[in-house]
Amino acid sequence: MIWNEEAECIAKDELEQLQLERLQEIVKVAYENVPYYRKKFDDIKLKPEDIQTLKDIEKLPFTTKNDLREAYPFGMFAVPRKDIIEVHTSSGTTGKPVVSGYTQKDIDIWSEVMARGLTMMGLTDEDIIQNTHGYGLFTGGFGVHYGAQKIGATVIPISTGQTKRQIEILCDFGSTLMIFTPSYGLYLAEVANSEGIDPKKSNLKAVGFGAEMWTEEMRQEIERRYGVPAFNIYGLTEIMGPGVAIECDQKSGLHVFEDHFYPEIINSETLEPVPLGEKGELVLTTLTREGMPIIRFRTKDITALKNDKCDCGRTFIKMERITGRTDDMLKIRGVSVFPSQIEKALLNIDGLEPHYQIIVTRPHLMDELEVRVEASPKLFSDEVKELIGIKNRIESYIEDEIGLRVNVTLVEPKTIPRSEGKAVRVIDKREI
Ligand code: DLL
Repeated sequence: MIWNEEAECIAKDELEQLQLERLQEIVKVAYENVPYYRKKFDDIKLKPEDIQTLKDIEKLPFTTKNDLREAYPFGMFAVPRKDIIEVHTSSGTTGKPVVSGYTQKDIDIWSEVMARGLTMMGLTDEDIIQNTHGYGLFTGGFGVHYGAQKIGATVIPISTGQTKRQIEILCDFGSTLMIFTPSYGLYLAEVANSEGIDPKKSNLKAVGFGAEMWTEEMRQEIERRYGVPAFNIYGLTEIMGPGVAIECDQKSGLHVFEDHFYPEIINSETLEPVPLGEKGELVLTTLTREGMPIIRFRTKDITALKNDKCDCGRTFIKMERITGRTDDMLKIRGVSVFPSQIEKALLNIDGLEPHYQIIVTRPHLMDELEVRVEASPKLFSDEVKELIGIKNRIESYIEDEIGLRVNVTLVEPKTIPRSEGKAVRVIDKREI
């Protein structure tokens, strides 16, 4: 259990003072050590000393995913590469991924915030936690792992997949907490049921889920199937990974770990801040990150902040669950996918017309992605075996691009609806 009362129950004025000191420091470090930030500041004639109050954060330039991608691989590091002890990358992004680098201090902070969040779910050193998040470049596996180890729980680093094995281990090891993406959690429960196993009869006392969008109905379904409370975990590779904000037992929003991450909500059109409580795009600044300080990162995630007093005793501000994105990024089985990546793969193959649709469904509680693309009249008149060959080629191409196997359907020329305005490329039938 990690209950850091001094930090988590800090008085508002003390928190603001701490945030200001940390912001001033991080801005100075970024300016002095990261050429990208130096240039951006110089362009608008801003000096680190201009940050005198927290409100002055609004003078600072935004950072986008694209900026970070351009710095690929190590251009955003604020310390010599040798001080970076671990790297992760964002999944399936267009072009180069974003590299996130951590010093030992950053890993310690990551462990601390994740430990605080797992404590909210009731994890103690008596518990066994089954971590189904992927271990590797994805931040999910390691983030949860570090937090659970800091608490002293027994970690089962089983990673994603091997669904039947997951269920066997849940029963045999008596896992008391399980972490998954909401869609994988539902799928696991369904497979368990089909094996004649009822997850409600397991030793679980809670589950934690995150990494993709979900609805209250989905949470209720998870809670019904597992018979335990389900807690929301939010985070993103660029800022740290999971553990930026996590839900306490009140389940009325996620506490943002404000001593390490400074949240703002902006209107994504005007880029101006919106009043407290209103929805907009979440912007995050790392306040303590050493290896890769990030200033005003535009997450593209839509949420609202609320400063209500929480009965759990923590004073950190709460954010609502994410209800959408300002861009067209899809999360398919936890992997980020942009329609433009699929388009890029399609345009690389002869015999296809540039008309396609991406259809996302969740037939057996697992995300499925179908790409419908028009074959050229010439291709369409070819033999069936040619068509099958090209279908397989497109599927492999897309898999190389996004890292996921999708189902490609070649359709007759001129059958995909044409639009007069913005083409409707994505049809998401998952109801999330
Ligand atoms: O998904 C980090 C993570 C791992 C969070 C495990 C929670 C648990 P990325 O792959 O970089 O990092 O994807 C970040 O995923 O901008 C959101 O759009 C979405 N996302 C993450 N958590 C949630 C959540 C990890 N709880 C992107 N609810 C973010 C809704 C989420 N969307």
